[in-house]
Amino acid sequence: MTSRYSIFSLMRNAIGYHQGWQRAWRSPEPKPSYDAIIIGGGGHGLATAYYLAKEHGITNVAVIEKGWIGGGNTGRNTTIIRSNYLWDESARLYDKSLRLYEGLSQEINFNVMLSQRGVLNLAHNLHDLREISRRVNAIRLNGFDSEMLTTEQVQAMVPILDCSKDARYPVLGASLQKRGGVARHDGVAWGYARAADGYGVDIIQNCEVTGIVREGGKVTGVETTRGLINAPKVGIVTAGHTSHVAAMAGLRLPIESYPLQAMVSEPIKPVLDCVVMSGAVHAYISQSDRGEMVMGAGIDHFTSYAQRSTLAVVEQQMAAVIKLIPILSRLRLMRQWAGIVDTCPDASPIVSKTPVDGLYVNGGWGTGGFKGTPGSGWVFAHTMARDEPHELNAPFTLDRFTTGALIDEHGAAAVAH
Ligand code: FAD
Ligand code: PYC
Repeated sequence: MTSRYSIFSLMRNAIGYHQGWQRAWRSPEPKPSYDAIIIGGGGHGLATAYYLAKEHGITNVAVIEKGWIGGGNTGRNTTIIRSNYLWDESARLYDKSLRLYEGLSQEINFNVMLSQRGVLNLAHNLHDLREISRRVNAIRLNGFDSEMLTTEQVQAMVPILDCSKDARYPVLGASLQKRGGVARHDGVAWGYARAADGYGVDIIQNCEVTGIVREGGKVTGVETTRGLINAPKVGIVTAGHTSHVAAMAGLRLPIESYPLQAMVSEPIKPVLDCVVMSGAVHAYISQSDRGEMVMGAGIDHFTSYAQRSTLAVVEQQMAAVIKLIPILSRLRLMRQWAGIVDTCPDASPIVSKTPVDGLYVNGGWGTGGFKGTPGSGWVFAHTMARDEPHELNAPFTLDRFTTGALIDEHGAAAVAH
């Protein structure tokens, strides 16, 4: 342990307003040029920078963020992690991500508070039951964990859930992924930021990309609010604004952007020790370490870039959630917020080269990209470093929108599409 981290230093800082406290990452001035630029300092962008450095030895990298890192969807999501997707392509990509999550705190030496408390997807009707059990079988065929629970097993796991026969949303069963759970969202961004910074990656905040510079069909850099920055490789990782930024290079993407809202209650003693999701009700509920009930809704009904919450969604959402878990009617809501999510027609992401040489895009993760953060960064770093997709993201390139090989994950995306 260095003197900077000695017990005396910790005690001094505890009473000394953090004087002399080492910053977790630097705040450098942008250099005139880099080997690679990542636009967007969310979890996916930071993870990409980290894996570019760690796995591919590309360390002369800048992450350019218009606000503050993790201030986009990374810091706004309800932190649910799982890999229970239907199609082989998705199951492999999301499970790669889950496996990276399982070793992440150790790997980056930052506690991302992964809690594999189990994720339940409830079935309220026969259609749900068929869809969920089909998905459980598909996931098991891929060798990943997933199981069906009866109503009685669900009730035993979640005593506060209304599983009575005359419930507004009867519970006919559920799928359970025991390795699923939650992680601390901003911890994931901060951990990747510190680890990437440790390799020499420049994290540049309060710097908006306003243009993508090209010469002869090849990318050469980006215009920013802090001037021109050159690079032969540029990755767009700007969830919520992917199509807006891609348009700066003349690209039109098959993406629609919607607000997605969530909310938390006042804190209470522990009453829920797993994650409960209901696709039919468009609700997902977990309890945070502070005791707040974390609850999310389906996407807003209209496309919009207005990142704000609405009374209509609270009313609709609480009406549904209270039917599932009646005791929650006694709680006060404390906070409500929104993020903008980019959705693709098949509810699967795009992690791809583009028709512009040296320009890559990683977006369209919709309502479900937090769980994908490590895997996304890992395959996107490969794609940028080698100028070709890894086999895990080869099915998720832009090609699928012309070949028709779509990967329809509306059932697994569940809550929001
Ligand atoms: P972001 O964190 O949004 O990062 C993109 C960054 O790009 C932003 O910081 C933005 O400021 C920056 N940027 C944009 N334009 C520019 C520009 N021109 N120049 C520079 N920077 C720019 N997923 C799950 O798996 N589980 C969940 O439980 C879950 N719940 C959700 C709940 C809500 C309410 C929301 C909104 C989303 C939820 N998601 C969930 C989805 C998940 O949050 C996202 O898919 C994921 O966080 C996307 O990460 P990212 O790093 O790509 O995006
Ligand atoms: O993808 O698990 C998910 C999710 C939960 C809430 C929003 N997205």
